[in-house]
Amino acid sequence: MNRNKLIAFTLTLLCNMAFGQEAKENYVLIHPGDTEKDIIAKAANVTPSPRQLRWQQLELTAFFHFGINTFSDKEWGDGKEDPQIFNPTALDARQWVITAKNAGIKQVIITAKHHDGFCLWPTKTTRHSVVSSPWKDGKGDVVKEVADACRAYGIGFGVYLSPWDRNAPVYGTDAYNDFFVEQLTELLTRYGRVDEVWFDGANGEGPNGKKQVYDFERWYKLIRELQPAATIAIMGPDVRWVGTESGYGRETEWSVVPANNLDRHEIASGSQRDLAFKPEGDMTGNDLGSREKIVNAKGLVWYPAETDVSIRPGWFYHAKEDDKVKTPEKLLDIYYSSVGRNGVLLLNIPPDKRGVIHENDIASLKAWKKIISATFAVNLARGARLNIGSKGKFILDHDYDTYWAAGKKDSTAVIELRLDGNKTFDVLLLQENIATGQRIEQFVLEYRDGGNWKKITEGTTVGYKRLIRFDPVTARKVRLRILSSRLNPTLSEFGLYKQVQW
Ligand code: FUL
Repeated sequence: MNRNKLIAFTLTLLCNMAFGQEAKENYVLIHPGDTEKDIIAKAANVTPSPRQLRWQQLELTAFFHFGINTFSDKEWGDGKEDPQIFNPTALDARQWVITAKNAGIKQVIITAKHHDGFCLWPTKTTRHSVVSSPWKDGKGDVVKEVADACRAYGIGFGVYLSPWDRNAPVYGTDAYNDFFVEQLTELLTRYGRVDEVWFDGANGEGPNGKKQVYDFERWYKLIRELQPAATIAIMGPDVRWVGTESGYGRETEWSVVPANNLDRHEIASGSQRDLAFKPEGDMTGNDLGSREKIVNAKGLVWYPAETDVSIRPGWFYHAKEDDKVKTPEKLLDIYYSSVGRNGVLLLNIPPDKRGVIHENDIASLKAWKKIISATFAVNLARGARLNIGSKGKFILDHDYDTYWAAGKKDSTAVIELRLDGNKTFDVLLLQENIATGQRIEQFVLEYRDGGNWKKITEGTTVGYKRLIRFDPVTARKVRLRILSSRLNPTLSEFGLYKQVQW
């Protein structure tokens, strides 16, 4: 730090202390004397860490579930599978990655090891890996092929390493934590940059009938050391499981939640395998971050939602599901209900026994991408006249980093737009500038019909992105009324679109 920077830093620190503010961080502690008002303001000042912000902006990510299950036709292997069955005839990781990229996906995660313990890379920790398979005479490395393809096509790369291992003889003993650290170290040091590490909540019995006490803290420390930019997801501190595996997030999705939600045991007990919202249970409830939820918290943390779902009924490829691939319409509904509800979509696309993405999955993805691109090609609010001052132009400039903010003391706002002629639209897009926190709690969109304002749609949270579909409306004048906000509201983007039917 040079001298000027040091002075500026000290001044900022002193100012913050003098005005009783806390520095912008991705967590904040609640003190016993804090009033409800203090707590709400604190919540609105919690901001994502740089790695969380990068991750959120990806919007679309993919899982590749591939491994011994692909060949045994199972969803969960028991760890006793013969590595000889792992024999893809035409494995092409570049095809996986280009398929994902063409669908608008910005980062992929490979199941380096699933619960069966079979490793897709030549690990030194066990022979239960590609080394003992006939594929490439035991000289192949699936993780490397995926990592190289990601680098070649310029998209993010992540690893799924199942803590539950039904093959490792040391599972259920202290030695397993060392074994796991060795596996993690290999994955985090051999393949260049890793952008996401995904730990699932399953914790069953190993081959000796024992359960493992996972040493999470050690794993997190290692990841931060070796891959500081990587987000640690699900059983980790950076990214939260949305609470279902259906692809549908909450209508009201706060990225700031009580810090007690970070309790890993709670996450584990509301396990990944639950398909529906549970009325009880922190991670699966339908309200995690409302005022009611945060006022009694001990701390608040930026812990955003990842919405994982498979393009097929199963996570792994099964030929019998070839005609059960989700349709483009279903994927579109999932898009609006995940990315459009302040989440990141993690869509599983499982490669088949050949080692390529099946043609049916590709066809669905292509059509899905086409609909999204065509729908969002033209913002019909572009060129509108606005009543919110010169910075208002930033909400129509297609640049997330530039934004409008209401006056410092305002918790409501009315944004009126006089469109560039009569327009017909049926989708609303809103984006808050989450780099300054998540603030908006309630809004309504209206249009001018003759002399009256009429409601088109309404909503609660916005966050990074909110998309709402409604019956087509034709109008020249529309207005967004922000009815409630935890601090003065901000908007990075405002959009009106007309859906393109498939
Ligand atoms: C779950 C696992 O048990 C499934 O097999 C799959 O990997 C899913 C993403 O997470 O907990």
